[in-house]
Amino acid sequence: MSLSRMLSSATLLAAVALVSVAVTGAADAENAVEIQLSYKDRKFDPAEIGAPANTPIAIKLRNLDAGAMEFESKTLHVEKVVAAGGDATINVRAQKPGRYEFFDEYNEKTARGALVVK
Ligand SMILES: [Cu+2]
Repeated sequence: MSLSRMLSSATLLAAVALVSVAVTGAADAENAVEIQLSYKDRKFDPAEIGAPANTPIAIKLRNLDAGAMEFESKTLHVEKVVAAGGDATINVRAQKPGRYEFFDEYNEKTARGALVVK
């Protein structure tokens, strides 16, 4: 196979791989368990949320404060800025049982919480 042909099949393979990741992501989001979470006075309410193991999770976050916040979790590998008064969905992959801490990166001292997966 010529180099240019090899390159174009590699590009095609990469494109196919990207499409299948996107499709899997969408299917996961549809089967996700939804958890409501509020952010108020620079704190999460409730501070602890729960979800079943091995199930994709959609955290429906509502920021009731007058400033933006940034939901972040190192163990869940998510990070999302939510505007003042705004809503966001944080999609989390299926997780093994455990405690996964999260925080607001703009107010790390007060705004801490955990997702407990059982
Ligand atoms: Cu961040």
